[in-house]
Amino acid sequence: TKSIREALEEVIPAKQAQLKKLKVEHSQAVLGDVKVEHVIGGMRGLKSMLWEASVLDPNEGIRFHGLTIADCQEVLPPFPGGKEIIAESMLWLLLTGKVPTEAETRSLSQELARKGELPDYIVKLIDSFPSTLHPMTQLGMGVAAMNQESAFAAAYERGMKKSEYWTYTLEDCMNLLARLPALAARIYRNVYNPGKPIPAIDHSLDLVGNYSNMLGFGNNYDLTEYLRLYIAIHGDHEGGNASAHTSHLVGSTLSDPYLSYAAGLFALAGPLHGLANQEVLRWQQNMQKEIGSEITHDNIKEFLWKTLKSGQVVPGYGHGVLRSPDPRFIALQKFCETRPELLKDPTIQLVRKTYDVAPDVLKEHGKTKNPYPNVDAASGCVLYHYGLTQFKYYTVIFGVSRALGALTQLVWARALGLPIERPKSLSMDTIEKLVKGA
Ligand code: NMX
Ligand code: MLT
Repeated sequence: TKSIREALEEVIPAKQAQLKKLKVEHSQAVLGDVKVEHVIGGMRGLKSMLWEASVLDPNEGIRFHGLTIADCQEVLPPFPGGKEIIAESMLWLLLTGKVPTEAETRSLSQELARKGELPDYIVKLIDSFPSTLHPMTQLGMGVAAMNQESAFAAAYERGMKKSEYWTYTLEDCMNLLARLPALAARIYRNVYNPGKPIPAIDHSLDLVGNYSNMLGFGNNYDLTEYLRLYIAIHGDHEGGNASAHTSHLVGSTLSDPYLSYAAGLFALAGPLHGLANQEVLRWQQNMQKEIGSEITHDNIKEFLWKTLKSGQVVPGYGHGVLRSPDPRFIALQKFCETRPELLKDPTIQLVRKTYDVAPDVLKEHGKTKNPYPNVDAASGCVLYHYGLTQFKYYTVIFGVSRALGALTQLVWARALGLPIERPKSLSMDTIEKLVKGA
């Protein structure tokens, strides 16, 4: 059975040749105009990054190397006996562009399980944090501190050839991915269940099976399957989203994968990005408190207007690229539809009823370019149903997942020799001068 490193070795030369050809033959070809709106509008829509693993279409949503979520559910090997996509098969697809075999998937699970223990100094560091420190801050600090062991940083210090960069980057990325569940589970245990024993890594399980086990939910098969799906489909969302882009930017300085991904995690921790899944639950609970058990479409509409009129955003709605309901939202809804007990849950019902009315309210409000739900509108309610109710933790699960895409990019950025990112900035005076001269 091929290892993921061997699979990558096979595909890298063709991609290197493709990039070389683009550079030689098309460096000066125009892909679009840079307008003032791009410079002052968060670069929305500006085509300015190379990213291989996934592409986001405004209407259709995400495709991973050309495959939709439904395609992935069809072709990517699940855990034996399970149905959902697992992190390993998604990682294999993102990194190599190929669908792994059953045997390749299992051997990747074993590799990650072998590498999954936390070093003692990380355990001590995490245990020293006050339980009031936000779980995302703890996660980012834990990831950054692991750079003490970076194979890339050590090889750079010794002096290595550029052609070797990707191999050490891959080594760091695999170690980091393998350890994320133990790190994230320890944070959960310390904050919410102090003193509770954490089970050892089970070498017969996949990465997320172990994560669920270490969180204390190993005997809840449905939650484990939900976490598998959740972590697979949050894995990558092309390159421009704030966490992936941050991680790529920091990595472009040849900062090692631990520091690069820690930076990405701190971007994920913002309420307009990954923290929105925590905010959705908080917002919904406020709504439930206010409208009581009579959850009607009219009551929800009234609460939506109250949120908007107070100048706040409706969390879980809107998107920088998408202009239709997020297919990740739809996939998580479908998970609920196969389990009648979930459809009876009041929090899940609230998500579904909000979806019935929120797009029209947001259209009438007239500001957001996308009045439809994004993934965060749906991701927390199922966790809540299964007893993972501590919603300040939800973005950590997103953070375990986004490593799949962000670390894939770091490996490819090194294999392709992408340069340090350094866009040109302009002052308002300069923009005015340029506009007048135009
Ligand atoms: N509720 C109220 N107003 C909104 C919303 C919303 N859900 N979405 C956008 N707007 C407003 C936005 O604040 C802006 O107002 P202003 O002109 O006063 O600055 C206006 O509509 C235009 O914004 P857009 O161009 O539609 O959105 P943009 O691309 O700038 O931002 C988000 C995208 C996702 C940041 C934005 O839609 C938002 O704040 N949504 C709520 C938070 C959220 O769910 N974030 C999670 C995104 C997914 N993720 O996991 O990262
Ligand atoms: C993501 O998954 O990163 C979010 O949907 C935000 C984005 O794509 O900009």
